Amino acid sequence: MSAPKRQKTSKDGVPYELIYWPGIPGRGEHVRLLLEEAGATYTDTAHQGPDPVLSMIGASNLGDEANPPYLAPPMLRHGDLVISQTPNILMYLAPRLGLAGDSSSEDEDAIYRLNALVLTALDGLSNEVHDCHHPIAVSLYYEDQKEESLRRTRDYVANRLPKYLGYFERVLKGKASGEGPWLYGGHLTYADLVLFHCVDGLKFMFPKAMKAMEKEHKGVFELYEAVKSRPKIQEYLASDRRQPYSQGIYRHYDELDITE
Ligand SMILES: N[C@@H](CCC(=O)N[C@@H](CS)C(=O)NCC(=O)O)C(=O)O
Repeated sequence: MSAPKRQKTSKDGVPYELIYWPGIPGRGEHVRLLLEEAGATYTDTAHQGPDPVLSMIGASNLGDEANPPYLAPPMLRHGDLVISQTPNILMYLAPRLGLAGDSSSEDEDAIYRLNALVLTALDGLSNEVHDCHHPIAVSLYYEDQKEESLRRTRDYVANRLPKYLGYFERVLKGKASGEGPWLYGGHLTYADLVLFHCVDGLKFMFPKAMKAMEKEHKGVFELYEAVKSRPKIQEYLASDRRQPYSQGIYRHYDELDITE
């Protein structure tokens, strides 16, 4: 039996809905930054408490005819499409929002290059960062794994953080980055927005270590400032649409704020 045919409906003018936890920027922030920079119309369940997320990831949710169920937020609803996994959502949004490179350059492969940069940033500057305060188990409290957290953080700050920031510094020096402070093709792209949030979170979590990184990674910090000073991003960061840092990926514990 062949698979049921799915009707393709136009999504022109259909608003985006971000489905994400309240109270932390979290991975949802990467999605928000694209929508904000592009001035897109969107709603964000962070302003409605945890219930919208809970109902999407709960055991009784089986998805619908077209969409399989979801394990974890963020999720993006756009018309009849509902997708999860941060880099997947970003890859869907970026070309639609004009954040996937110079559209006049006919660089059809740009999205794959950008996705590689994004996945790399999320690997080392987001996913691994979570392991600094949860090195043993996500289901345990930080307080139950403090000793291991310090060991893990020492290694992260000494080895992994400079490795990843050094990689992005190298990307910025490469020919493919083009003119200006951006990672790829001389234009602001969604990869720059992703790196911006990673650096912002890391500055909150490890202010001392990040200060010490500035000298050797000038390009990365210039990119950070360039994104931060974009008018729409500035307005967003000052608005109540921005969620505060607290118990998410980027957490500040004084005892983990080490320089080596
Ligand atoms: N690889 C997924 C990870 C999703 C994820 O871990 N989401 C967090 C919030 S940022 C969550 O609520 N996880 C619940 C869980 O893992 O049980 C992505 O990039 O979206």
